[in-house]
This record gives sequence, structure tokens and C-alpha cells, in this order.
Amino acid sequence: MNAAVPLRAIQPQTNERIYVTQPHLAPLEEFIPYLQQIWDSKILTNCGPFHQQLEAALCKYLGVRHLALFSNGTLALVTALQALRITGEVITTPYSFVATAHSLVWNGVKPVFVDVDPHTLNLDPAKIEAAITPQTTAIMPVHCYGKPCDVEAIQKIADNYNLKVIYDAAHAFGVQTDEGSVLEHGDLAVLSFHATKVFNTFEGGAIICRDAKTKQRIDHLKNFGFVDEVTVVAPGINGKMSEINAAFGLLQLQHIDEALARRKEIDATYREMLGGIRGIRCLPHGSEKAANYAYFPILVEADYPLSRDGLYQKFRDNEIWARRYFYPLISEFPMYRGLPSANQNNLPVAADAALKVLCLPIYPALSNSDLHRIVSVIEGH
Ligand code: T4K
Repeated sequence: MNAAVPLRAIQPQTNERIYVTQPHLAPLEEFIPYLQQIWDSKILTNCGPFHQQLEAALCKYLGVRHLALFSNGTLALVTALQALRITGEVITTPYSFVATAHSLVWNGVKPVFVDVDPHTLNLDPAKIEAAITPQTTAIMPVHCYGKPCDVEAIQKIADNYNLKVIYDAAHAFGVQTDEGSVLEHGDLAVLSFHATKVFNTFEGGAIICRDAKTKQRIDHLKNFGFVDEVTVVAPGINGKMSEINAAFGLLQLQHIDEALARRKEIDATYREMLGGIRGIRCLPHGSEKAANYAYFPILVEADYPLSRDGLYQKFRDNEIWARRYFYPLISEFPMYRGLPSANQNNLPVAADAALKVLCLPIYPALSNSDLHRIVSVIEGH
């Protein structure tokens, strides 16, 4: 639908439930030939032809050199840390999905939480150095909502202290910086292809790395550590993506540009409609190529008539299931809140954002009438 349609003239048609996201699915009939091939070949998994084709197709689409597919983003994060033999302490953000810190704990590594920047809600480079100890081996920032971290500043610190950088890039599919893909920054970057993501393979994920040797190590680690039939070089895991997921990914990739274009229109429409509402603030974009419109976070400030949770509930009452990504902070969960770095005084910006942010629905099938219904709730009529 065209964003130029005068939205305020459109009246909502239904009161059907609107979720925060909905997968953009290629037409079912287009998937049948892929399934037929799988049925004919009887190759269901273990890095078969669709797996190989999707790795190549994603390298080309994303503009990256090496990419290893995984069955989900969390296993990809766990394996990325294994691949670099990360130990001790890792500096990370509390303002993310819980999988970020969990991947550290699965590796026996202690997360050290550092506060975020108020403008991007990404790890604040100015606060990283103070958290470095002799045990620190790496930094794990998150490109939150797909907005790029300050990759230059983070790399400078990593170089000064000889630390690895592993980006949790779960939200950052297709995001570019001036030098090319944001996924080429750091030692490794990890994508998620979960159903709720911009690009999905039902479940799925990937590690992006810079050289063939690292890619080979990651490939061994995701296949139990097997190098050949009788040789196991590491205590690897089963992180392989199946042929069905890979085939679906190849098909989805053919429709990704139309999905991104509609997301962009929705983002622009929200910004225009919400611009004049007192107490509602949108997170700014960087450059256009640095945006993939994965999420639409708003901040509900003190001068809005309702609290963030009040607006969240009002949405629910109107069958609009907006989400409080990321509340509670990771550092508030029981397995983390005892850590010294989890103290709220150490994380004032993240704590404030966790109480103010509401992610509005954004996905290609969202109609202009849906957008009108959502904004009407915020406007209070
Ligand atoms: N790092 C970061 C920064 C992440 O955000 C994530 C995942 C990861 C790492 C780990 O990657 P994966 O291992 O997941 O690949 C969702 C997702 O499950 C999760 O992937 C995502 N981040 C996180 C931010 O959100 P929930 O619990 O909010 O999802 P759920 O089931 O409530 O879904 C939200 C809405 O989406 C539903 O209300 C309806 C719609 N939906 C959902 C599903 C699953 C659909 O329409 N169809 C579906 O199949 O966690």
C-alpha cells in the first residue's frame, strides 16, 4: 500500500488483533518445487545442497565474505564464543534479548554489564574502558533494533586492550555502514533468522566471519566437531540448519526487497503521524542504508498522559499487542541480578529506557488502516 494515501482519512475496518510482528511469507505455491526437490533427493540435513546455496546467496545479498548457517541465533552466539575460545569476562549490554547474556553463561563466561548510549540504546563506548579487568577477553555489543553500534570506537578499545569483538547482530540483517555491511565489523557477527525477524527461515541464524579458516572451525563446531568420518577436533554441538529451513530461506530472499520497502514506508508513516504528539519520542535513524526497519521503538516520556505501561495496557484493551522490548533488563533476571555490574546505579540509561520503550507493530502486511488504528490509540481517541 502507498504511504502517500492520506492516513487520517482512513477509518479502521476491523478490530482484529494486531501483533508486534508477523512473518512476511512467500506464496505457498512457490515453496512446493523446493519441497519436491527435498523429497526427490531425500537429503534432509547435514549441510546439503540448499544449505550450501543459501550460504552463498546470503554472502552475495549481504555483501559479506563468509557466512555459516545455524539452526537458530542462540546456538550461533554460543558457537561464536567457542570458535574464538572466549573465557573469563565479557563486556556486554543489559538492554537486549536474554539470549545475548545466556550465550556467555553457556560458555562459562561471566557477563559484565555496561550502560547504553541514550541516543542509540547500544553499548556506550565511553563506559567500556572502566569495566575492563585482567579477566576481560571480549566485548559483545548488540546492534539493538538493527541500529549500528559505534563500531569504530568499540574496535579502537578492543585493539588497545587486545580484546575480541563479537557482535550480536540478531536484528541487523542487511544493515550497512559507509564501509559496507555492518556485519563485517568485529571478529564475528551473529544473525537471527527467527520467525519474528526481518528475514526468517522459521528458526535460523548465522555467523559471519572474515576468513576461510575461521569459517572452517565454525563449520566443525556446528557439526559436533567432526572433520571427517572418524576425526573429532572439538566438543562441538549440533547447530546445523535443515534443508527445509535453508530452502525456505532461498525463497524468502527473493521477496526480501519488497518486504523491506514496505517496512520503510511504515516507518516513515509512523514518524510523520507521531511527530506532533507530546510525550512520544521516536528513536532517530542514522543514514538510510543504516536502517532495516526491523522494529519501531517509541519512548513514552513523562509529559505523555499515560505511563509506558498504561499505554501498553490501553493497546491491549484495543487488541494491539505492542511489546516492551527490552523490559525487564537482562541484568534484572534472577541468574544475573547478583552480579556487581547488574546494579541499577551502574546502568541508569538502560534502566530508564526499559521503563519507557514500547515497540509498535511493524511488518509488511500491516495496512494503513492498521496504522491509523494504532496511532489513534496513542492520540487518545
Ligand atoms: N539476540 C538478540 C538481540 C535477539 O533479539 C534474539 C532473539 C537472539 C539473540 C536469539 O535469536 P534466536 O535464537 O531467537 O534466533 C522473540 C523471538 O523469539 C526472538 O527470536 C527475538 N530475539 C525476540 C526479540 O523476540 P518473543 O518471546 O517476544 O516472541 P513471541 O513468540 O511473543 O512473538 C512475538 C509476536 O510475533 C507474537 O505475538 C506473534 C508474532 N509471531 C510470532 C511467531 C513465533 C508470529 O506471527 N508468528 C510466529 O511464528 O521472542
